[in-house]
This record gives sequence, structure tokens and C-alpha cells, in this order.
Amino acid sequence: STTARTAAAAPAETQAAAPAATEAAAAAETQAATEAAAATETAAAPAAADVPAYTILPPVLTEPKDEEPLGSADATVRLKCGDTNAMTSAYNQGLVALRNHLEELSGGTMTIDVYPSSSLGNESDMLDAVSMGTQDMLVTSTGPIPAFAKSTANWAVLDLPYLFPSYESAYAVLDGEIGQQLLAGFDGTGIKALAFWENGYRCTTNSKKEIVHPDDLKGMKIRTMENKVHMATYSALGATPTAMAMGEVFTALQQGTIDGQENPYAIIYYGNKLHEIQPYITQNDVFYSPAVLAISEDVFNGLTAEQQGWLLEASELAKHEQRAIERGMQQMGRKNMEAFGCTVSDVDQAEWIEATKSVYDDASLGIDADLLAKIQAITGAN
Ligand code: EAX
Repeated sequence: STTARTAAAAPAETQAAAPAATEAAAAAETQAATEAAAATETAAAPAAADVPAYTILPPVLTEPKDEEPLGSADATVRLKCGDTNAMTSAYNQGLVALRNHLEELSGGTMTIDVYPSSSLGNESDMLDAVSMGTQDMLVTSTGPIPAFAKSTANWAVLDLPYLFPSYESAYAVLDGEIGQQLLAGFDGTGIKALAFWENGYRCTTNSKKEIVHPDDLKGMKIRTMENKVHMATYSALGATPTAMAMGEVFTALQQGTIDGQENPYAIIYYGNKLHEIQPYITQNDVFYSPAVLAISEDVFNGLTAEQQGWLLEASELAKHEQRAIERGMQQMGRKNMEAFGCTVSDVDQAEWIEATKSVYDDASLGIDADLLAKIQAITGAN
């Protein structure tokens, strides 16, 4: 059981969001240290006017187990959930946390069966399948969401480079009113969006050479998600973006049809082992990539009110744990890749922010300017 793993993540703390709150505070080993640091940050940081409260758990710094994909054999209500990563990834460790809560809340009658590693298809296929009710659930990045439906087109704003300067600022936005409105964009599409989970800060990897400055990317073929904002960002950086689904990336890298790709370490190291063929890794954190946990509206409506309640409660509880697991993987993944022999390079982030600024003014991307302004009022960035 993974309860020990998630329980080790210490109790939740709700605090007034200070966008500048440091990662050091979150990484503090003991609860006391975390509380002290958080209190200091909250008191000292000049937080934006109406920053909502959020909950943050300390990062989970124990290596993930290769969990069993299927839930308890005794459960009668089994929800089939797909994604694009291995069982050791942050998505699937989060789904195991979700399963544990759901089994407990439902007295063992409900469970989650995980279908990892694109076994049910790529993210846009799974969105379609869930909206038609032929697949129960999925966890997906925001990659395919702006193109999914008219009512989710405004999700493009979440893919802007350097939009969220910290995890705390992302949680303040995504767990507040703005996040609720974005999730509600799925209403009527056949999908009920349950919660914002975390894909994480995306970093560039490649097989050719060390990349420290945006200029170093010139002429490189970099795989991006099938997302216009991400593609425009890599164009602005001077690379040649090539969009493809995650399931095709390993082979394309191996065959050399692309030089590199970008993802959080939870995906690069834990979810897809890309570091084995991508020795150069740049910690440039270009996008904070949110993820969404979602269920077919038909399937949700077919549950009793009590069962719906258990699922909603489990989704919320697992959200905080999944994020803590993801943040832990970003730290542990880096150390593990360095130990493996990869070159992990740090950057002067100001240089990268400058090089990607033009994306904010690209009218072809359909960015909702009002929504962007509301987000920036909370994050205090740009
Ligand atoms: O959603 O396609 C991607 O790069 C995503 O980050 C990954 O599949 C997890």
C-alpha cells in the first residue's frame, strides 16, 4: 500500500499565499521548520492584493514504487483511468493515492484501475474517448485542451512561458476562482473536470550539446506537445518545434528525427526514462504545466450521490498529495540523472523570460487578455 508514502508527506497547511514564498520553505524537512519558514514568508512577502489561500504539502522525497495498476479485486465500481506515463510517474503515484482514498471512503466498494504508458491512446484520443463515455477517466496535461472544445480554448493562457513564477503562485490561481472557472469550461463537453493536478515545470533535454542560453537552441529540432503556445515559445527561442504525442517521443529521439524534447523530471526520469538517451538537460523551467484529472460526465452521472461525493473528496485529497509527489520528483529526478551521468545545467532565467516575451503578444494564439491580467494580478509576475 502507498498510504505510508503519502502519509509521510505530513499534514496540510493552509496559508495566505505569498507568490514569492520560496521552495526552500516547501522543502523543509520537519513540519516545525516548514511552519516557521512559511510564517516568515507570509509575514515578509509583499503579496498581491487578493491572493487566495492555498494548501501545500512538503515534497515527497522517497523514491516511488512500481505500483500495481489494478485496484482491489473486491471493488464493484471500477473506474478505468488512462495516461501517458509509467506507474512510477507522478500522475500514477497520484492515481494510487486517489485509489487508496476512494477505497477507504467507499468501504472498499469503489476503486481506480490505472492504464499507464499511453495504453489507452494519446492525450487527445483519451479526451475524445472520455467525452464519449467509452473511457471512464484520464489525467492529461493541458497540451491538447485549448484545441479540444470552444469552451476550453481559454486554457491556452495556462501554457504561456514563465506564467507562474512559483508553485505557490500556480496553486493560488488554480485552486481559486480562476481555476474553478477553467474547470467549468468542460461542462457540456461530455467531460467533468475534477481537479487541477500537476505535470510540473518543464525543462529542455537533448542529445547534442549543453544548452545554457536560448541561442544554444538555434536550429535544434525540439519535440513539443501538440499545443500552439508551446510551439510558438520554442520558435521564439530559435528552435524548430515538432509537435507529437508522448507515446511517439522515445522512438523519435532514438531514431534521431528530433534532437530533443521538454518535460518535467517526473516525466523525463520517472515516467519515460528519456535521460538514458538525452544526456543534456537544462533546468530552464519554461512552463509550469498543470494537469487535469477528469471523468466522463455519463459515468459520473451514473454514480449515486454518495459515490460522487467520495470521488470528489478523494480527488481533492489526492490533488495535494500528487503535487507533493511531483515536486519531490523534480528534486530527486535531477539528482538521479546527475548520478546517471547526465549534464544538468542551470540558466539565468531572466535571459529566457526575455527571449520568450514576444509569445505574450502573439495575437494568433488566442490568449484571453482579461484572464491573463487576472492571473498576473495574483502571481505578481510580468
Ligand atoms: O501529460 O506529452 C507530454 O509531454 C506530457 O507532459 C506528458 O505526456 C504528460
